[in-house]
Amino acid sequence: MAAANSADARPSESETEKAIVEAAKHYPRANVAEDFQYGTAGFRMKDDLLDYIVFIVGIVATLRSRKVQGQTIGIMITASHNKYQDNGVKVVDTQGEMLEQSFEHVATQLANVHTPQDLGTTYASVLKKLNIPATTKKAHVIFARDTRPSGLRLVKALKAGLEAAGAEYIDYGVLTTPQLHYLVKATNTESGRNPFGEVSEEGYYKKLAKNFVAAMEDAKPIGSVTVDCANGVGAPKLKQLLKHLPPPEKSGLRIRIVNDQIEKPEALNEGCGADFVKTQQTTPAGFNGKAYDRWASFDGDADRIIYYFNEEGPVFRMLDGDRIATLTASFIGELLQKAGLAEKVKVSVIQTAYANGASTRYIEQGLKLKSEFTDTGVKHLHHAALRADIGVYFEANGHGTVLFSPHATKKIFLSEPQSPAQLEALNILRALTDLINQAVGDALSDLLLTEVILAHKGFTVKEWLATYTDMPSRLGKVNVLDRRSYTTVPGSAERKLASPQYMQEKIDEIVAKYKDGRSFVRASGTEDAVRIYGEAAESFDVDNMVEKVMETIMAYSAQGVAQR
Ligand code: 16G
Ligand code: MG
Repeated sequence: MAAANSADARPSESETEKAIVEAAKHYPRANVAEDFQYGTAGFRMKDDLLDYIVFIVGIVATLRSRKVQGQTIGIMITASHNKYQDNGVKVVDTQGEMLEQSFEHVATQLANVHTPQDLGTTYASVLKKLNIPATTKKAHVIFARDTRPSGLRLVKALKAGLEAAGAEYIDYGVLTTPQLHYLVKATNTESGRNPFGEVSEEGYYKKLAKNFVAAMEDAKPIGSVTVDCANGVGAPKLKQLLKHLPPPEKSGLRIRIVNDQIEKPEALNEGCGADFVKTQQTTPAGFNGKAYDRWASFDGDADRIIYYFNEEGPVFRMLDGDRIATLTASFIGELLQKAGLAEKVKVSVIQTAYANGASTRYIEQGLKLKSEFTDTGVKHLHHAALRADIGVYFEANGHGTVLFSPHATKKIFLSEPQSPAQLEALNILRALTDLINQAVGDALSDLLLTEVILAHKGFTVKEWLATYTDMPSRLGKVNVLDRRSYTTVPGSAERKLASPQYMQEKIDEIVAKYKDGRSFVRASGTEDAVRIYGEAAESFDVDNMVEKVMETIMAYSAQGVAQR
């Protein structure tokens, strides 16, 4: 249930500054030497360090709302796939996208002051620099949290920050991350020409369910899908969604749920969930599937999904973000063709360097679609997808969605069908534009989308896998203290290092020795580590190659550390 506060008219700037200084006294900054940084996933760390940070994020979101004339800003408290002792906080911008970049700096700056007095002065200087209009409009913020036990405590700190900074807020309780994104976009478009959906959790389910039914018309779902919900918020929310869908007897599709124990906090992401399955390349706890049973896993806040199955053996087979992207792009491409729109509306697929090379070849040569690469992190893919007619974006790890441009949407909704087949294709496309959560990658919405496509194509998991053959690949990690010394060449989509000096040359030298070898190195944005990705024609080659690159990193970084 949503609960709103009732702030009165906004006090003067100096009163606000004073209120912030007073409130900050109750939320001292954790005494850690390292600077906090607002990164790809917002702020994320052990939950006992976070009270101050969450308090600050309340102030940042308030400033952001004021900067955009009182439009609603979202805050999500979650640490996604990380351990249950971690937590995190990130800000959602007006259209449900990630926080605007300049405000990431504001967040980092405010998170790194050390005393309440400093906070007051820094706040005042930020306020001036932001050139916030002297508007009488109040700031509006909505927020939610995942199932982590620390969430409730952190909400107290958040409210203190919001109240001190003078925002009006609504607490939406426990939600998935994409549901909060949905609500932000729905709130800000409610009275406009294109409302995104009803402004409620119920409205979210109704929108998905209605369009799922429409998209499934004339399709024949095959069997069942079992969803591992990582013992996180995805479990109760998927159960809610199921109540809005037609029963399996009617739809022909059974959705089974495992790993739904949210009352056991320590079970969250433990041996299960999308991150576990993807990184360990194995089935999750609770897996009892027979060969070729269709399985999917969500992560801890349900913004990622991957599919997989076992062949006899058992041999584990992954159907990750690349597979969902190629499946979706090919389906939308076919529909556009049938609807006679293929010449007018172009599909682009946006990937990161982690995408398997075989998926990119399939997109370009098999599907004859445009492919594009960006840096890691949802916001980069999202921005690239916004430039496409229809932008299908997925990270290999299962974050992703599809964006339909106004041009594409207009063509899809205003085209006059010339035949029953064209009408059918248009109807499916129309339903997809609303079944897909265009605010952000959403495991619940992506699950339904994938099921719709498999049903229409009549694909089993085996047939889905057979569309192309993955290159053998491997992901490695070296823990380093100096990850910031690893930078990539701008515009290279992180495929080339700019520093440390000569490191890229050394990597190129190693890679040249392996057939179809490819490897790149980048600093993690979420932990003190450097990640190494590699692929090659043979799996024994790829192991050897990635090991050699890792040794090179270790040799350099050991040196770097010893010199400190
Ligand atoms: C964050 C990003 C995710 C990215 C991951 C990379 C968002 C919402 N999340 O979780 O997209 O894949 O970081 O992690 O943008 P890394 O920098 O540690 O490799
Ligand atoms: Mg997540």
